[in-house]
Amino acid sequence: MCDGIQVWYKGDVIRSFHRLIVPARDEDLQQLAQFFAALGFAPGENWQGRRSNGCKFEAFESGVELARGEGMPDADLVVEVDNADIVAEAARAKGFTFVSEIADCDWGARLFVLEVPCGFGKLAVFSYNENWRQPSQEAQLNSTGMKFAVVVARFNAFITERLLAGATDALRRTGAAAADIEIVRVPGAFELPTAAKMLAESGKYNALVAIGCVIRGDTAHYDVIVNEVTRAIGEVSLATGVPVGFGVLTCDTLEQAIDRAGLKLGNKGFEAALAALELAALRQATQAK
Ligand code: INI
Repeated sequence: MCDGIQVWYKGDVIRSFHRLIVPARDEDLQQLAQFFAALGFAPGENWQGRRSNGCKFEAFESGVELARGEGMPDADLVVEVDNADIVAEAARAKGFTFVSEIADCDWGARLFVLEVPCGFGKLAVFSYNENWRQPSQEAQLNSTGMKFAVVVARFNAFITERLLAGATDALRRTGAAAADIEIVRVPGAFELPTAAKMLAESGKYNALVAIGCVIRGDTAHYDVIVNEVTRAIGEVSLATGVPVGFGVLTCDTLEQAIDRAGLKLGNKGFEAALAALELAALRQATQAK
């Protein structure tokens, strides 16, 4: 139904989506904070300013959902959890007010609705039933609790900063905390493998992402640089066992680079971060066996 809607940018403009709640009193803010924390929202940034104070709660995936038809929950906020029955029990134990009890939905989910404290509307909580999702959706990428370093070349910064934004976007969207993403800048693509090796050997990171941009027109020794950087980054990963996502653009023209840095052809930084995360998860899974 939403086919044909023109998408200007994919992923690179909107950084986060938050529903802003402004309670009148500090006690209400506290009560709301306890409510969201109890439901499993991850604590995010919090601030104490001269004119305001507040805190954020974050969820793994968020956005605006548009839908028409029947069977939609009557709620102002909707959250998906791993197991709605467990969360419903926890909500009951906390004494939260239920608008509707947990029940099966004909779209393959268990769902209940709570009243958000202090009159801020209704919150629907649901989880999909076991056999509802496609098998591929089970293998969701989750970087919660993992630590990453992103090494980024300053050369062609106009492009590499966009790739960096794509990489951090991918890591944040999959659950990584901002504090768990270290950003290290180096002069050019040629320095990426050396810096990556230092970071990998520090033992502090689950995965790294190397970001650079080499443009044929900019360098007479394009092929030499590209081959050496590609080989050496792969070698860092093989030698240390720490996955390194390859987010280095190797293009003939600036226009090609722009298209791969968030315009027509996606964002190579985003892809490289997801690849690094996937291998980090694979590493964890294989080491655990
Ligand atoms: N570095 C890049 O990241 N991209 C390039 O296109 C590039 N060109 O064109 O030369 C480049 N050169 C710098 C190189 O990576 C080193 O930083 C420099 O040689 C110092 O060692």
